[in-house]
Amino acid sequence: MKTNRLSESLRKALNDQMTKEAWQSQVYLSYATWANSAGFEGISNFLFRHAEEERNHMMKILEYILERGAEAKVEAIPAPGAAPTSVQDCFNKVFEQEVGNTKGIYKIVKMSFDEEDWATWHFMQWFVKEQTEEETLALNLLDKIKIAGGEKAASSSLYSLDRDMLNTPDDAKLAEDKTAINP
Ligand code: OFO
Repeated sequence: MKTNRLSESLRKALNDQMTKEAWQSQVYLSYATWANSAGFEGISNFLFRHAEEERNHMMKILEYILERGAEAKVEAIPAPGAAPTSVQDCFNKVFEQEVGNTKGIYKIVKMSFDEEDWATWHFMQWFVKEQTEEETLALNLLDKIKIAGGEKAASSSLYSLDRDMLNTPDDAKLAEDKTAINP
């Protein structure tokens, strides 16, 4: 009996996304390393935590492919790109990376919809919400960096920002979880 419940196109798309999540983890790791070397302990801590989140995303997809009886392949991960040149540049890159990742997630959602693979469609909804959270978090951080002075931020502002980042939660609160008394 054929036990595989994924089409070849969806299996490949999920496998590629799994590799992309692993790559994202490496990119966060490289940014965290840059931040740590530049003396930003809080930013580095935030980015190290995020590297772990991306690794968890990779694992979720790997587990899903296996759960559906399909073949998962662990592929080589491309090297992360150039290190950031500033805090502003670091979070610009983080935001762009997350938007790029959202596109990959949406592609799989659309494919599963078109193929009427409702199990995969349902599985991917977790990632849709996660990407909204991650984009929101990156946008909120970009706002904070802008207030701190962006590329021209004074050392004292960067110092405060870095200290805040140590306790910045890993996920942003989304609109659906907000209320009038707890916006
Ligand atoms: Fe930051 O994204 Fe994974 O999915």
